[in-house]
Order: sequence, then structure tokens, then C-alpha cells
Amino acid sequence: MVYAHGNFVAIDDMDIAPILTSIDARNAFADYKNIPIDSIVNFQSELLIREFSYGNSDSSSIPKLVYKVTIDAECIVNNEIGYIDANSGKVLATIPRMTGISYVGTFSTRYSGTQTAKTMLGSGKYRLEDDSRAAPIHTKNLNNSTNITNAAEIYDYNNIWTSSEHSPNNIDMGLDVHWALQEIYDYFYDNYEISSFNDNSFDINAFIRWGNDPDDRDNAKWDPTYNRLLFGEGYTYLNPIASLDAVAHEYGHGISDMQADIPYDDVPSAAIQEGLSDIWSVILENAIEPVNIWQIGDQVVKSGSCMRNNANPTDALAKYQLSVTYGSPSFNNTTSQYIKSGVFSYWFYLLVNGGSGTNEIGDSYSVYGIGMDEAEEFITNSIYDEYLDNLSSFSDFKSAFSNAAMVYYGDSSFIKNQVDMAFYAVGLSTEPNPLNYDITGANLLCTSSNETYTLNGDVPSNATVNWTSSSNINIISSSNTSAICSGNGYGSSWLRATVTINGNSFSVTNYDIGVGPPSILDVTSTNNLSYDYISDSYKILAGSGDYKYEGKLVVDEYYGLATNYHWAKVLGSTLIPINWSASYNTVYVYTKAADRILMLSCTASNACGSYTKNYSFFTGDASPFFALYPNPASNTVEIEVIGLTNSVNNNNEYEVELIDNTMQIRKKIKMKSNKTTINISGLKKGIYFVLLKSGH
Ligand SMILES: [Ca+2]
Ligand SMILES: [Ca+2]
Ligand SMILES: [Ca+2]
Ligand SMILES: [Zn+2]
Repeated sequence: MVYAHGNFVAIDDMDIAPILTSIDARNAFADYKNIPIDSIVNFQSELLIREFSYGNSDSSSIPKLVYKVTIDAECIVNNEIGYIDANSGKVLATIPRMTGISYVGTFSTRYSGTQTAKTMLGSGKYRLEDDSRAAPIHTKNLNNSTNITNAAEIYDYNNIWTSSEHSPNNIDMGLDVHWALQEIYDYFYDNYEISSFNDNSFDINAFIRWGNDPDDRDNAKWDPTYNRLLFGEGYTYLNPIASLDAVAHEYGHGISDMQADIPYDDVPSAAIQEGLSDIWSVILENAIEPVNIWQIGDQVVKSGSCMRNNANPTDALAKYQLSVTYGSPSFNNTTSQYIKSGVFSYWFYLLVNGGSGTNEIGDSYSVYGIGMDEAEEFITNSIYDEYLDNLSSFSDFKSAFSNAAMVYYGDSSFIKNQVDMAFYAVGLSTEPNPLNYDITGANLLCTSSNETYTLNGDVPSNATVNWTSSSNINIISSSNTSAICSGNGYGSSWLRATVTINGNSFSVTNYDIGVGPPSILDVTSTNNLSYDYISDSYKILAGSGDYKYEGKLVVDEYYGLATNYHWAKVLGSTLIPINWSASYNTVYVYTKAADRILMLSCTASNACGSYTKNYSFFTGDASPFFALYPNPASNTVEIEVIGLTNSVNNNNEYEVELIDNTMQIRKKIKMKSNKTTINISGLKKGIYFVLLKSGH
């Protein structure tokens, strides 16, 4: 609640809860003004305390709780505001509605349906003028003249601007223009605090039904001398030129002229202006009331699809087939600024939506696109931050936009890359370096632990990132820039991020990860060793030196998972020792004597766990190793001694011991030949070591 006056008034025991509703007050005022309730189209009320004087002195002022009521009705002009007693419904006072203030009119536009926009009231009539914004907006009618002094106001009596009232003589195109200009002003002001063409609240003056001869009537233009907008009502090719995209295009020329001082005095500069104006047309139509944003003039052409189709530049049904490659035959062989303008407008199309192909000078390109939101912000800031001022050549514009992108987003940013890539696509730039993305994170993933992996590089806000992996990785959760994963099994694995922007996808190179403990050990090289397949052991070859027998064996974990190797002598191999030493994954075996054996275990490990495998060595005719089958076994097991067969033939005896995991001997048999069968059905389930002892 507010006081209508600033001076202090003593109020005694006033109840500030009104008895009447605002609707009651409206009805009371309508009754007072003889306005039928059902003809009311607009109504505003405000509850406040106001003094009312009775007599001549201030002391007789009485504060009252009142509704201040404004009513607009069809067909009846109401020039008064009423003050209605909020308790009794009595009309206490009326004051004239001020002229020179803006009212909200309802427009039946030609191309954009029913819209509301601000008008002004004077002499009992509303006109297409608004001064509620910092820049006044005024739309007048030239009645097919080019003489601005002939311009007439466009009126309506009740601010309900119907088609039947205004479509005769195409006056209703003024409704489209007046509405569109207010929307355009508000777009720039609300989003960027830019006021009018040059951000200096310059008057926005538009004239409809401009021009008398057919060519003028079929045209709309920005007048750079007087800085005003002119819209023909159409003649041969066009209907009244007042669609939102057409108004936005001409407004764009106003920006190029007044804000950026871009000339329109030769074909390159005119083509650049036309390209920029189509870019503004797309941006503004998209922001305000999108229909076919990439088709310019689609609502005003009498036949065909549109004036220019920036999504399909060679659209045969458009008035112009655009050249979209700078320096190409289609560009060089025309003097039309509209055809050449396609280089810039299609650059913008690719910048927004992405696209790939081969341009007219044979360069193949692939642009991902940055989306409309980023693109419109980039264009607006570049121009209003004056990166383009006074430029007039295609290459200067390319450099200026590229430079602006570098300043705003950084040299290695996605947007800078796409700005340059789109310029490359239209023949204005060399191909930029590709974007750099990679994944970083732990090289080893255990089943029990979670690790975070990061997608590095400029992932744009309009991207969606899809993380995928080999089956031995579980992706627990992910965002556009990271994924939390755990192991699911073992072995080598990969993690991949697929970035999708505007429906265009690309994959970041796979990131290789080891999962789980080491699982497979391979011998990767040997020195002076000969592998014996039958006994699965290595014969150390005889040579010279301090030790007659010297060998070396190198192992490796198949998936590269091991971070440590540990070597140890295996039970039983102490019987006939061979010297050995180990370093990481390499073991050295050496002895002076023939007929020696050694069994070593190699344990490869990492943070997730370990894996062990045995390696056996012998010298001379030794190889006292045995084959054991089946393994595992349940009832009987066959043992066959391999090697030392001469000794067996010489009546040597062997003793076979089965030892359980507590190192207790559970079974002991004598072996007189090199092969025997052992009954193991009495043994408990478990792992047994088999120890073969020479009879000596
Ligand atoms: Ca009307
Ligand atoms: Ca000018
Ligand atoms: Ca359009
Ligand atoms: Zn133009």
C-alpha cells in the first residue's frame, strides 16, 4: 500500500482492510462511466490511501482507503482514472488519464498472430508510439510515398487493433513492425542492457508502406543518412514486408551502421552487412517468436520458399541461391551482395548447428557447432564490444571474430576452435588445429575401489558426454567431465568418452586401464636356456665361465598389470640346488655342476593382488620332474618320472610323498619304475604337494 501524496496526514483508526474487492471497484467505476461490464478489455487497479479535500484548507483533508481504477473498453474511449472508496464503492474523484504515457495495446498482426505492444494515447486515440523505454519507438504510415514529411500516425480508438479495422490498405503491417521493434529492443536490453541500435537509446523510427514505384514497394531498408527503418508494402514479389525476420534484418543494418560503422559502399562491405543482417534476423526470430529462423522472408514471399535460405543455401525455391565458399566460382562470378552474403550467414549456420562436407574450393570440413545460445552471445558481444568497427573486408571480419573468440574464450577453447573451423568451412581460413581432449586417471582399477577419471579439454556447455568401457570396468556414475569407475574382473581394459554436440558426436581416444591383480605371466626372453616341453622346464645350456651353466629368464605380466615381482624357491627344489638370484622380473640361474634341478616361484603383484607361477630349471641329464595326471584328481593319480631314466633303469628307487598344506606327509609310496599309479581316494579334499625323492 502506498500513499498517493508525499505529505504526512494523521490517520485515526483507519481500517486498511477494504470491504470491497478490486472487481467491485471496477464495476462501480464502470457503472459511473456507463461502460458495459462485458465490453471491458483491460483493467488495472491499485489499493492506496489518498487524501480528499473538502473545502479549501488542508486541515479538512480526509484520508481514504481507495482503489485507483483504470478501465479500457471496446469501442468506448475512457479518458479517466477513477478513485473508488474501497469500503463504500463511491466514486470519490476522477482524474484525466495522462497523454504521453504508454498503454498496452492488443495487435492482430499480419504474420505473428495476436500480440501485445505499447501505444500512446492522445486526443482520445491510441497511436503506434511508445516512450516507456529509454529509446522511443514510433511507427508511421507513408501511404506509398518516399517523402517522410507525408508520414501519418496510425490510430486506433480502443487500443484493440483488429484485423478488420487495419488490414485495409495493409495498415496492419504497422502492427507487426511496431510489435517487432519493441520485442527487439527488449531482447537487447533485457539480455545485454543494450539500448537501441548503438546502445545510446537512439530513436527507433519506422515507416510502413514506403515507396511508390514497384521496386521500392518490394523493398525494405535501413536509411543510413537519417537512421530510420523503411518497409514497403510489397508489389510484384512480396507481400507487406513486416515479418519479424524482415524487421530484424533491417534493424541489423541499423546496428551495422550506427554501432559498428560498417560501410555499405562496395560489394564486399554490402555483402558483409547483408550477411550480418541475416545473422541478426536468425538470432532475433529465434529469441522472439521462431517460425523458420534460417529462412529469411519466408512469410512475405508471394511464391517460392523465402528470400534466402541460410540452412540450405542453394534452395532452388529461394529468391537467391547463396554462395557459401569465399573465393569459389559462385562467389567470384557474382556482383550480388545477397549471393555473396551467404559466406557469412552460412558461417553462422555452421557455427550454431555444425555440419560436415566439402566446400566449393575442395576443402573438407567438419564443424560440431556451439549452439544458438553461445553463438548469439558471441555475435552480440563481438559487435557491441567493437571488435568489428569500421571493417569492410571478408578477411578482416574473419580475423576480428576469431580474435574476439580468443579473447572471450581462450585460444584452446572449443568455441574459438569452432569459430575458426566454420570459417575454414566457408573458405575464409586455414584449417585450425583439432581440439585436444584426453582422459586421465588411475592406470589400475581394483574391484574393491572406485577411481575418478577426468575428461580434459574444453567440454562445451551444450555437449553431452557418454562414457563407455570394456566389460571389465563398471561405470558407477558420470558427468560431462568425469566418471567414477570400479574394476569388474581383470585384464586390460579401456574407458572412452563420446562427446555429442548438436547431434554431432566424436570419441575421445580410448584410455587404457589395467583391471585387477596380475593374471597371466609370460616368459618374454631367455638367455642360454632351452625349453623342454615334456617336463615344462628349462635346461641350462653348458658354456664357459666361472659357472659352466648360466641362464637368464625374463617374465612379464600379459596385461602389464604387475608392479612388483617376487621370486622364491619352491618346496622340494632344495634337494639338488642350483644357485639363483633375481631382479624384478628377471631371474639368473647358475651352477658349476650337471644334473642339478631348481624350481622357483614367481609372484607378480600390484595394489589389487597377486598371481604366482612356477618355473623349473635343470642341468645336464637331470630333469627329475614328473608328469601328474589327471590334475586335479579324485580317486587315482598317475605319476610319471621324466628324465633320470638311466638312473631308474639302474634300479634306483624313488619315494613319492604327498604333502598337504600343513606340511604333513599324508601318503608315501615307493616307486620302482618311472611310472606308477597312486590311490588317493582316502585323502581329504585339498591341495597336495607331490615330493619326489631319490632313493639315494
Ligand atoms: Ca480498435
Ligand atoms: Ca548512419
Ligand atoms: Ca524466417
Ligand atoms: Zn539487407
